[in-house]
Amino acid sequence: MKKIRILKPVLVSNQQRARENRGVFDRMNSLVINIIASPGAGKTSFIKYLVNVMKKTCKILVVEGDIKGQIDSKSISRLGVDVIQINTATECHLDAFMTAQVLPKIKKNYDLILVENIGNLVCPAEFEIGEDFKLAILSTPEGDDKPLKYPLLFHLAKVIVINKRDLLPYVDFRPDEAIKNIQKENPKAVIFEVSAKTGEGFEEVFRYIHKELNARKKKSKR
Ligand SMILES: Nc1nc2c(ncn2[C@@H]2O[C@H](COP(=O)(O)OP(=O)(O)OP(=O)(O)O)[C@@H](O)[C@H]2O)c(=O)[nH]1
Ligand SMILES: [Mg+2]
Repeated sequence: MKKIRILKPVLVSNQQRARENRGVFDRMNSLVINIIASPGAGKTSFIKYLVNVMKKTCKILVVEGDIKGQIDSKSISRLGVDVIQINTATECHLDAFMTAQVLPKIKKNYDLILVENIGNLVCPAEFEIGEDFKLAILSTPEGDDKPLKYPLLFHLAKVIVINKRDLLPYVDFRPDEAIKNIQKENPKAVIFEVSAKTGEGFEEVFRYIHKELNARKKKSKR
């Protein structure tokens, strides 16, 4: 019970800080996507696939969250985009205060800021960071029941990507069942099915993100 009383004010002040971050991102006119998934679901692979294609048409910053080390940020920066690392040490999620520490390091305006959250299906969903939307990744080896077992993330994510489609012949994952389970938690979710290994399904993801980028540009002109 005591834990609940502590958590509430933490979340309230986090939300306040997230609103302030949102204001800063709005002034920069950046679309910010908070990418959340379990460890190894393919967050970095998904980001790298996006970056490789989209860096030709838009300015991208990746904010890389990890408990320790810079393995992912090093491999992303080899693609020639800017990366800022956050190491959380003991925390299993990024929160708005950690994200605020990144803001002074952002020296130019980016069209798109991709944030790779800590690999975890639970805590990252609870903490807003000032994002435009959450993008959840569910990979086929994890099983099609995960949206029902970890509902908050799948409820809150505007976009849900089913990754590792190329592994479907080898795993017990029923795409129709997964989509049904996602829609039980979140009937409005925008769902993509991709493979970050083969590139299957990415055309639709690119189209969607371009649409979101254009919507953001129009919003800033008003
Ligand atoms: N077959 C297959 N493998 C994939 C796919 N996407 C990612 N992988 C592999 O899955 C492993 C984990 O991918 P990452 O992109 O590092 O996953 P992550 O979610 O960033 O992992 P953490 O940052 O450690 O939480 C790597 O060996 C990738 O090559 C895919 O679509 N198909
Ligand atoms: Mg990663």
